[in-house]
Amino acid sequence: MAGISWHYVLKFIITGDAAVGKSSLLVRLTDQRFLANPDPTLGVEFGSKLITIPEENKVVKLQCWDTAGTESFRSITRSYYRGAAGCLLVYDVTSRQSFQNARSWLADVRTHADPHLTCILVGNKVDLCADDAARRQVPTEEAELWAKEEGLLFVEASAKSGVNVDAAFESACRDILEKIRKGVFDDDRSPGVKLSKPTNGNVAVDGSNGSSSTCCGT
Ligand SMILES: Nc1nc2c(ncn2[C@@H]2O[C@H](COP(=O)(O)OP(=O)(O)O)[C@@H](O)[C@H]2O)c(=O)[nH]1
Ligand SMILES: [Mg+2]
Repeated sequence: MAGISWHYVLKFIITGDAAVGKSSLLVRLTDQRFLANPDPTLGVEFGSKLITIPEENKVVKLQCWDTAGTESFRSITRSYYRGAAGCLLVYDVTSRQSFQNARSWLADVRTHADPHLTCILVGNKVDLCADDAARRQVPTEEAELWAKEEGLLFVEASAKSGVNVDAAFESACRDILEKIRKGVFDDDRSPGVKLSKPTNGNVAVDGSNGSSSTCCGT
């Protein structure tokens, strides 16, 4: 099979309360599908995908670790923050509790991750509000304001409908590439950012299909 080429490998983590849809967002990204009854994540799962960022003229291999949101796995989760260039901090727009808890997930990220990490706040499950506006417990403006205060990117998405899922990852990648360009991330000396080795032209070559998802926690 023909090799797949990329310029950077960027490590991402997905964090947030249990059941907000972290695993579903990853499955949507890598497999373009939605599971109505996924198994709860035990420990950490992994998915990878190639993303093209046309403005930067770059292909990025995104390596994404999906973490368990339950308290018993929190210490395992923390060790995965180290070395991440990007983070999806997920809450459920129909659960105020999950939005409130995003503060403590962010505090964890700030404590354990690279200070230059790009974090995007993702309000998931917007499809539920389209059917019934009364189900929304977190107004868009409130989340947007908090994200701005904390210096986070922000998007509302749905793993079920697929809306804004690719966009969330792309927008975080774009931000990281911009940081690399400005020298904030020092290419592959920064954790979570690996520059491809010039093996074929000036980009790396991989034999994989660029869209895999394996489970190492169940
Ligand atoms: N309606 C709706 N349900 C979702 C969405 N994302 C996830 N779910 C459901 O929410 C539950 C928890 O999802 P899961 O991905 O396991 O959450 P995690 O614990 O954060 O990984 C499952 O029943 C999913 O089918 C979404 O965007 N819309
Ligand atoms: Mg999960």
